[in-house]
Amino acid sequence: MKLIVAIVQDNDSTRLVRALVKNGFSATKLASTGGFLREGNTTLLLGVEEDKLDEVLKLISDVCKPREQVITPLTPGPGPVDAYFPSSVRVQVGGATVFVLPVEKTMKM
Ligand code: 2BA
Repeated sequence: MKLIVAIVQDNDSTRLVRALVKNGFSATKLASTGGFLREGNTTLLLGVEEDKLDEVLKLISDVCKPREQVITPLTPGPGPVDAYFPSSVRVQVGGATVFVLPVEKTMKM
């Protein structure tokens, strides 16, 4: 068995969970926050048999689409040390960041 940890955009999470459940997979949905943008995203935990791994990865890539986001971090400007000005930066977020981990044992008690 493998544990898939998939970090997806909130926009995609409902459709993805629906598609997973419809195809017979169990998923746990956690509310999470990206360290860079500090915005909400969704982390899914999925325990899957190895022969189903590719099917789940395909579902994730079919549903989760990359999007561009414009962020406005405060950048230090010239002048006094505490003078900052906003400057827009475009970042591409997602489709999904996926980690696949081996599972030593699984128990339900
Ligand atoms: P965030 O950390 O909020 O990152 C959102 C997007 O900002 C990233 O999209 C990436 O395009 C950009 N980004 C992140 N760190 C950056 C940096 N130091 N400099 C410039 N741009 C940066 P994704 O790569 O698609 O990541 C989406 C979310 O997936 C991340 O949200 C984070 O929550 C998670 N994630 C990504 N890589 C991870 C990793 N190696 N470990 C744990 N979580 C990760």
